[in-house]
Amino acid sequence: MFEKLIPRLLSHKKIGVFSHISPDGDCLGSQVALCLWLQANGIESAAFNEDDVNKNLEWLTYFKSIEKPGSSDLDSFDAFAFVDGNALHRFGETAEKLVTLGKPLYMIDHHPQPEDVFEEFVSDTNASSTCELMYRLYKEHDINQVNEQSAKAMYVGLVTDTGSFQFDSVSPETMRAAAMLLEKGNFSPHEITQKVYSSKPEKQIKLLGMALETISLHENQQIATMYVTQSMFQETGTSNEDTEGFVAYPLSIEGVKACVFFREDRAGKIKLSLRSQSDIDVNEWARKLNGGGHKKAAGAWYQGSIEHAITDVIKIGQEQWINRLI
Ligand SMILES: [Mn+2]
Repeated sequence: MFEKLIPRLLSHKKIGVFSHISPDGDCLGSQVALCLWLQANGIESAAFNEDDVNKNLEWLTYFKSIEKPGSSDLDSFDAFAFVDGNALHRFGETAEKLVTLGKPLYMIDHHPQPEDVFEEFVSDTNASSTCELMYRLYKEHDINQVNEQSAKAMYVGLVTDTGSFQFDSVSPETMRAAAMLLEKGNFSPHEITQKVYSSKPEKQIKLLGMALETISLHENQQIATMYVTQSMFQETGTSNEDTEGFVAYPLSIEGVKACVFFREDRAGKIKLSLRSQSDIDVNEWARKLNGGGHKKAAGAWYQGSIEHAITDVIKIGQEQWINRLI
């Protein structure tokens, strides 16, 4: 799978590695793991992200510091690699401008429909996570290069992108990757999940309480919606990042086939997270709203009020579900 990409990566002296905006466990884990792999093979690297890293994942930056790309001399790099996203705009403004430098761009990712700007890439939509692909990179090159830090970093992506190994995307290969990382990294699963999931500030749980109150069911109780408004953020002293994981709650209601979580990032600008646990393809649904993602998890944006967003988004989905809902 990596037979073409590995020699390309190894042909450079210095590579800039980007993870996507609003970073999550999978993109940061794979970014750190890729930088450590490059380091193990004598290649200099820098890790870039436009946004801040959430508190619960900050410990990953002790393995490899993550910088804002704006302050770096990007011309000094021989090439750039992008992880856990397949379109440059997913990596922010600086990344989008990189094409003008004329350096090779590489990509490792598991989302569908990659953009046509990458010189070489590994794109596998069957992989549970980009970290699972990163494990294959190590496996195909030299498994002994996995150390405690890269093992922990990759394990974070496996856990977070699979809802703690619950999603449909989990395969025997995912479990083999996890087992190998546990062996090589000499850590316990609990140690990682404790850091990632049990370090929530109280205000975040207060916000969750408010969000749960907004859950409503549509289309014969098969579609659930939930939202968070700017005033809820203000009242609880929270911000966008504090809603991570919220979308799992409406989806956990009995009989619900898909759900949409609406987050008012600023007045009139709403971020949508769509999730499915049925044959409803939320990637298709999100694409009608100028977004995209996977069949079971996707994102999009909406301009307008929350009330309008809910009505419109349900209406847009209806054509698609016609034969799939009872
Ligand atoms: Mn991912």
